[in-house]
Amino acid sequence: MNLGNGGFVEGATAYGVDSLGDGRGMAMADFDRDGDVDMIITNYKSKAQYYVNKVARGCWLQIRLRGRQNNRDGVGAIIRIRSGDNQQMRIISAGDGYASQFSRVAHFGVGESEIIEELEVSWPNGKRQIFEGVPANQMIEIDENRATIQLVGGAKQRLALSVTD
Ligand SMILES: [Ca+2]
Repeated sequence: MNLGNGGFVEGATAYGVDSLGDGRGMAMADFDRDGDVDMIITNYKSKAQYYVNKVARGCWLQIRLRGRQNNRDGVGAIIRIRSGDNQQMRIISAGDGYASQFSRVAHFGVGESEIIEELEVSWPNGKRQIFEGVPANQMIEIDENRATIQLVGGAKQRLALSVTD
């Protein structure tokens, strides 16, 4: 469990995710689309285990990339967000672990921040997009060729944007 001060403490037992299974693959994603990250573990000689996150609190933002000149899923892109003193980064990757693949949707837990002050996408080819004032608690799609953010399952959202190549 992340203490938010650079430290971590063991919390598997407290959160009910300690298992004696012979785990092989593990993937994390928001499988039930409720804004928090869930987990699936596959085991060698027993059934897979699906852990639904029931303890997450606070605001969040999920970002799906859509590459055009870059690869379709934005693998290799770096997403940075800033909200007050909180800065976070995710790298979109493929092949996260043995016998598993995490979602390519970048998930950010942002605590009490209902607005992400700045969101920057650095694409593998060097192109950069910067969005300001992005509301939290939604899944958005950022298209490499568009100056708008698309709400997944919703309407387009016009936000301040700058693009550099
Ligand atoms: Ca979830």
